[in-house]
Amino acid sequence: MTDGMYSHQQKKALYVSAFLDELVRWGVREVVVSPGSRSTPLAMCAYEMSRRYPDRLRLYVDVDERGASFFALGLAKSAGRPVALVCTSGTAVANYLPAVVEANTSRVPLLVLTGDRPVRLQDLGAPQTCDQIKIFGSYVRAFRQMPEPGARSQDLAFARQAAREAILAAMGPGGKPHCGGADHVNEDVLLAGDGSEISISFEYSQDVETFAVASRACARMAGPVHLNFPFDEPLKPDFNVEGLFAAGARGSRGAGVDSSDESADQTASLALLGSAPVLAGRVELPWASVLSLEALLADRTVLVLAGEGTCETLEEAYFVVDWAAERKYPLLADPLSGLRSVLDECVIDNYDNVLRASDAPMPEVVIRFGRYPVSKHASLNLAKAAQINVVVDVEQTRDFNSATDVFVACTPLDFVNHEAVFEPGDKQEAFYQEWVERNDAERDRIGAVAFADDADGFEGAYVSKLLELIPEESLLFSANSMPIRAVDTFLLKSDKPLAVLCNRGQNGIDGTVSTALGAAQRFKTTTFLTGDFTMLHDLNALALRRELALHHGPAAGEAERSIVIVMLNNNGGAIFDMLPQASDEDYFERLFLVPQDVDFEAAVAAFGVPYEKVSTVADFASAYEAALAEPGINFIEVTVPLRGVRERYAAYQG
Ligand SMILES: Cc1ncc(C[n+]2csc(CCOP(=O)(O)OP(=O)(O)O)c2C)c(N)n1
Ligand SMILES: [Mg+2]
Repeated sequence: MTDGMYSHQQKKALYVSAFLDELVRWGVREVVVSPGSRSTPLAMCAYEMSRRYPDRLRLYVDVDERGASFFALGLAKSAGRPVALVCTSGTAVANYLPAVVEANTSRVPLLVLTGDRPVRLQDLGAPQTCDQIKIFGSYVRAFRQMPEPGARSQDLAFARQAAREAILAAMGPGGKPHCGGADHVNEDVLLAGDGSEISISFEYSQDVETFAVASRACARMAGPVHLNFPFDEPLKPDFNVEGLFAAGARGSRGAGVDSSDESADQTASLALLGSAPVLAGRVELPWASVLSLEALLADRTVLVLAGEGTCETLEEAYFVVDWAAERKYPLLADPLSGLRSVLDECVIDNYDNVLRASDAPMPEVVIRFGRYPVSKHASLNLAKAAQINVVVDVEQTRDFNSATDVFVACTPLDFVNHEAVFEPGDKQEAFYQEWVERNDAERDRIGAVAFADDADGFEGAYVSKLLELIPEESLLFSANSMPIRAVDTFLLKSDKPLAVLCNRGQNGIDGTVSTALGAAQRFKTTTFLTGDFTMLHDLNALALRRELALHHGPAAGEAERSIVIVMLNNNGGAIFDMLPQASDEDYFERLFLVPQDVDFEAAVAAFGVPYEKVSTVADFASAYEAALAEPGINFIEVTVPLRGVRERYAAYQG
């Protein structure tokens, strides 16, 4: 078939709509668009798709590309599903870099789709034109320079194949491109060519309602992918053409594809697989390796260090806890591991304190799941003390302490699913009991914050109160710096399911408000805990208030999400007071604390966001409870001191 019968604008419509349709068929549900001209075909096709098929694609608009990319990161992080981004050419693209870097490190699938000028306008001083080819360097898992749109069958087939390749690269090896949670998994057994049985599981659900306890994709090797689309003028696609969103689909009879009975059969058989034709299997460890690993662990004291990326859902968290409980392994649970939502004796939530004691019980073997935990001190001490460090991860050790002895190449969930029989010996029992007792003693110390006389002047007391009041099955998005450390100290294990997320890949204070708002779209209620610098850095994200109300609000016929921003305002970067550069000399305030004296009440009012200011824990409790019941974004400013963080925390640390 030739495409001579189509105008340039129709070609754009067919080609880009085929590409987007394929992204959706393979699991994309959201696109975040920033306004711009060169990306018009992408933006308008995405809009048209979301208008015609609102159940298939939801479109968000954010004028700030930096914020937009972090917003998409938040959406993708909480769903484990790739989210598409669309922006125009030039510095718009460069504004995606921070979120791309974060997505790469924290393994979040993003599809970056950028508009560009055609080759004939490159390097010739054309406006808003820079070299966008591989602009994200090694921070993306794949880059593809797309050809200019065509509507021949091979063009449309290619557009769709490029979409599939992008999804596969974004989900990484072992990725489940359309996965949501483990609630709709079909187990099946296939016969391999040699007659042996292969067990596979595939998910056919497109929804992600299974309650997420942790970042969804980071146990796997998900990450960002960049596709650059050169478009010549006229840019506006012409939707008055047959086959929009259908042309070129495998098995379809839409424009651009030769029809045959075979393709109809294929459509029927693909339907058996569910809505997205991707199968992903568990990794089965070779039996001999399992046995030799068990031999290594036997007669040695073992503990497990569980960081971000240990599990994705509450169900997975229970699997991991059952496994550790059976083996009497102390399970040191980072706040981002998802495991603090399981109330089991083996979950060790106060390990940072336990490890501060000079006679802390040190293991002979440390098994690490996911990233090293928030506590640097705990990570380093354990890595140094252990005779054997075992790292369980699909692809990387992420061992900045350079202490890996054994690497097990699978997800933590696959690891705990291997079926070796194991009985803990007396030595392990005693080691475990000691950890449990010490952890309980530390819980009493930390719990004392609720009764402290000086609580109103201690940021930790507000965080502790917040954690007591936060509703179950809600999201806590924590900013970096002191907020995540406060969460690490004061989030005690309980049977209250809570999703705890943080941009921990780069520990950045940028784009955090946007990420939290993106992640919040999956939850009825979200609490965003932040410092003042972090808030200021991404203040314009509050402009999303209007956009979000379009999706979840009276206009959408849905209850609006409740998002409470709790800002601990110490008027500076308090974390630096914990670090060796802290000093009473002038340079310290000038270079590190840097008070900004922002009137947040006025700033927040500019965006129409309701605001409360509190300076006692009791007032905070009532303001927070009231805000949780309000739809939309609500803002609570908590006034806390800047200097003396270390001293204030000392009472709660061993
Ligand atoms: C993009 C970026 N710039 C700079 C930093 C370095 N940094 C780490 S924490 C911090 C201060 C954060 O202040 P705030 O959000 O008020 O939290 P606080 O330490 O006061 O609790 C800075 C500047 C960073 N992590 N990311
Ligand atoms: Mg601060």
